[in-house]
Parts: sequence; C-alpha cells; structure tokens
Amino acid sequence: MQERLMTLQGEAVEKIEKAGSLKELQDIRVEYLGKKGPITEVLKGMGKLPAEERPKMGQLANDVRDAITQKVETKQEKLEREALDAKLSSETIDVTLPGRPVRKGNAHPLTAVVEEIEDLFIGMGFSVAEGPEVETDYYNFEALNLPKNHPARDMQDSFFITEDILLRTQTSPVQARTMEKHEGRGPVKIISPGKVYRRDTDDATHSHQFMQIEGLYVDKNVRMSDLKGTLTLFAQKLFGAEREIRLRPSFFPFTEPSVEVDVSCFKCNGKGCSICKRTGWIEILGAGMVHPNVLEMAGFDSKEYTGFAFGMGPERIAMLKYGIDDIRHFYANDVRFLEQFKRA
Ligand code: FA5
Ligand code: MG
Repeated sequence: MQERLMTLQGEAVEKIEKAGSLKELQDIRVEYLGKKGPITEVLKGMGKLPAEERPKMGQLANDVRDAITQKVETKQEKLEREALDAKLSSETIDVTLPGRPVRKGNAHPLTAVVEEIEDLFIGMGFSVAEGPEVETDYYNFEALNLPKNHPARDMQDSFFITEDILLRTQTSPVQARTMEKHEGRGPVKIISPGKVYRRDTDDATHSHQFMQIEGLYVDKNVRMSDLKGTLTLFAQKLFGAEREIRLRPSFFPFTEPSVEVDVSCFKCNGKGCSICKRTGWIEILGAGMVHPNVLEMAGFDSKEYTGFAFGMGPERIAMLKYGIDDIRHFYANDVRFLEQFKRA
C-alpha cells in the first residue's frame, strides 16, 4: 500500500509539473484528489489492514494528499501569475506611437462672417434680438409702413402661407417687434441676424433663402450723422482701416430719408477694378432714418424719438470679403469649399 501511495504521488507531481493551463491543473486535482480518485480509494481500503498498521498508513495517505494539494496550489499560483503577465504585456500602450489625427471641422464661412459682424456691433453697445421666420403680414409689411396693396410690396416677392401669414422677406419685422416691447421708451439698440425668404430665382448672386442682419437704434436725438459714423466704423473694421463709405439716396417705405451705402473698393482702393465694376465703390447695405409712421405704430412718440435702421445681406458681404463668385457655394456643403475658411 505504501508503494502504491508513493507511485501515485510521483505520477501526480510529474503531471502537475507538466500542466500547461489552469484547466489541465484542475483536471489533475480532480483525478487524484477527487471522491472517486485513487487516494480516496486507498483510504477506503484501510479497513482491511491490520490494526497496528492503520495509523501509519493513514498518516502516509494524508501526507501524500497534502503534498499533492501543496504542489497543485504552487503550480496554480505560477500559472495565474504567468497569465496575468501575458495579459499585462499584451495590453501595454506604447505611448511613443504617433497618434491618429482627428479631423477638425470649422465654422461655416457664413456663420463666421455673421459672428464677426455681431461681435463688432456688440462692441458698439448693440444687443442681439431675434424674431420668427414665419411672420404675420402685419409685422413684415404693415407695421413697416407698407399697407396692403402698397406698390412697394412688389420690391420683395413673398412666399405667402395664408393671406395673413408668410415667410418673412426681411429681418425688418424684428424692428417693429422690438420697439413694441419697449413700450415707447428708448433707447432701443439692436442687431438682428436671421434667415429670410423671397421668390427670387436662384443665380450667382440671388437665393430664395438667404440671411440678413438688421440694425436699429432709436433714442432721443439720433441723427443721420450717427448712422454714418456707425456704418463707417463697421466698414473699416470689416474691410480695412482706410475704407470710406458714401450714402446714395434711395427708397425704403420704412425709412425717410433712405440711402444705399457703398464702401470704397478694398481691392483697388477706389481706382476702379473688376470687383467694383470700375466705379471704385461697392454697395453693401440699405439704411435710413426710421420713418415717423413706423415709430408711431410701434408706440414711440416721433416728436420725441428718432432712430436709424439698416439691413445688409451677409452672403453678399462674405462674397466680397473672401472673393466668392457664387452665392450657391454657401448652401452646397462641399467640404472642398468649406475647408478653405479654416481660421488659424
Ligand atoms: C431690405 O430688405 C431692407 N429691409 C433693408 C433695410 C433695413 C433698409 C432697414 C433700410 C432700413 P433689400 O431688399 O435691398 O432691403 O435687401 C437687403 C440686402 O439683402 C441686399 O443688399 C442684399 O445683400 C440682400 N439680398 C436681397 N435679396 C437677396 C437674394 N435674393 N439673395 C441674397 N441676398 C439678397
Ligand atoms: Mg438693394
């Protein structure tokens, strides 16, 4: 019996040493130490031994079992450590590898120009106001001194939704809405960027949907010279410190007098080139002194208050600033176009 035990121990130790995985080791443990294993078998046969040999044999069987258990545990630790080392080394991050660059987007050129213009006017004390794109006939036209059937409505061909609701053709309705909120008390000093819609045929300089930026300053003693000063600063900040502006008489129903504002050509400095069509001047916006009817309709006393207003098309301004030859580039979302406007 002693011999049998020693052979079993030798076999088990040899197998344990050869075991290459935790699974294999587990199987060996079950094979030798399990309920149906040879050691249990030996212990069961103990009864057949003479009484004086039993303690000695029992001791030996226990020693063999302990030795095998000990060996399994040592091997198990070793295998676990190896598995962990392998995992750690395979998951190591090599921080010296070059990174994969993340493609960065940039602001849409139109957004960039609108934000630049906003910042500029905020710096002059204006705040930003907004209004709805689906507008009533009242705010888009009537409150701006354009009663129903007024011939000047033809200047802006409109998308009507019902007889009284339309897609706004201009940002000027925000003037009327903002003044109403002030309930006859100045100052009102806002700019209002946003989308507008007209039934214009799309071509290189026209779109049926485009942006405008409205400006409005109403207070006591606001004069035409304030308008000129404000717009001169605007033109110089946007197109260069040497720029001048000139005001040409024009017509808008909501301003009196009304003007078109030109900036001296930034390309040829006024000498005449293809950008300014040889005139030395480029038209950038429409403006004027707020019509007394518009002030009164919005609840302002036109004997006490005066104001100036202006409206510009940021697409046209961006086209001038960046030399873009077709307004449709803004809406086509071609990355080859958009990526040219990455700011440093
Ligand atoms: C107006 O819309 C007036 N509300 C501007 C104004 C405001 C005048 C306040 C006085 C006081 P006008 O129709 O000219 O004006 O349009 C203003 C600008 O919008 C134009 O100078 C142009 O830059 C732009 N614009 C007009 N139509 C289109 C179009 N179809 N596509 C792109 N831009 C356009
Ligand atoms: Mg015009």
